[in-house]
Amino acid sequence: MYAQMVKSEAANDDPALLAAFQARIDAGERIEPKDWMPDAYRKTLIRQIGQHAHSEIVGQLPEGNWITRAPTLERKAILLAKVQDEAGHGLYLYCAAETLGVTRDDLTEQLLSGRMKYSSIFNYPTLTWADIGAVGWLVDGAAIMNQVPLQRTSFGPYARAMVRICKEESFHQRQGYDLITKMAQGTAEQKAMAQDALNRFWYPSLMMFGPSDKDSVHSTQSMAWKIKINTNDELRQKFVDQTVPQAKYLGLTVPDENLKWNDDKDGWDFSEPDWNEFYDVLKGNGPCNTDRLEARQKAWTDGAWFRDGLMAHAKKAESRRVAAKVAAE
Ligand code: FAQ
Repeated sequence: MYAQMVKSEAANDDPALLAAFQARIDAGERIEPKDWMPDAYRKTLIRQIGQHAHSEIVGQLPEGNWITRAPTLERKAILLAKVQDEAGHGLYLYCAAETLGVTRDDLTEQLLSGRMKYSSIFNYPTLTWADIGAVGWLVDGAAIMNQVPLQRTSFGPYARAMVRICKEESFHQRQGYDLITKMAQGTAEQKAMAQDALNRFWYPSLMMFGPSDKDSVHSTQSMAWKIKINTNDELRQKFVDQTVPQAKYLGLTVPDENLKWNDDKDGWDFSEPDWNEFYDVLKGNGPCNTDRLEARQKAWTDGAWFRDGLMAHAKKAESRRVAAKVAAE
């Protein structure tokens, strides 16, 4: 073990090994779990995939809040399916992270102790039914914009997990747009609810892409390693360009006085979100941070008996397997 650690540490300083690794990335090769990789590459992936997995799991809470209050059986079934999909996404991503040598228990412990983040967006409340439309339209819309390129990320298990996740996210975005369309084309009161949801979710959705490029800590290295394919600002711009015409179609107003078409860049000029608010939410001071972590803590504590039961069952099954093997020899 000690010898392995010494070798691995030495390897991280070995210019030939590092150059060979970078050459594989530059050639578009996928890195697989058993391949050699620099410790910092492994650490960055555990951070990003872990944060992504936690976001999918915590992201169930704002929508789960509306399952019992969905206005029709059809909407309830759709929402239930969507929330279950998010659980599945979290599980694929925890599995992808585990291939890097971290355990799911460890990742969960880091989430619950506040050492690991989840997406800022899930610290905002879903106050009305129209918010469920806004989450699908804007939050899933932003999530897909970020995740489609991640299907080409350099780490194999992460890239493969993203393929299925993106297919499902696409359904999520469409159901959200369908819901918000019904609201925007409904009564004056329903349209006002849709506008209110857009007003509250617009800037938090823009924040999902992370700080502006000049303030992004990890982008340069993550892009060199092709963990990230686009910068935060590139994706934010694409999201605005995609979403503004959709809002116009709905007869809704994007809450930004500076929104203006720019021929030169062939895209919309728009206002930056309030980055002080973003960092404040990251520090734990968003409207729902405490509730979200309490809900996750409760789920973890309440599930202890089930995890213990599974482990006991697995141990028994293993003893039986070993005993049968010995008896057969
Ligand atoms: N929230 O240097 P950068 C979804 C942190 S999935 C919280 O630019 P990076 C599906 C960042 O971690 C949504 N923290 O960082 C769904 C870093 O702090 P650290 C999640 C954020 O990693 C829909 C610091 O700021 N998607 O929604 C955020 O290069 C509906 C500096 O930032 C993913 O995780 C933020 N928004 O770029 C589920 C996609 N932004 O770690 C349910 C994968 C930044 O040093 C319902 N992740 N930070 O302490 C990524 O693409 C990247 O990690 C970024 C951030 C783009 C999020």
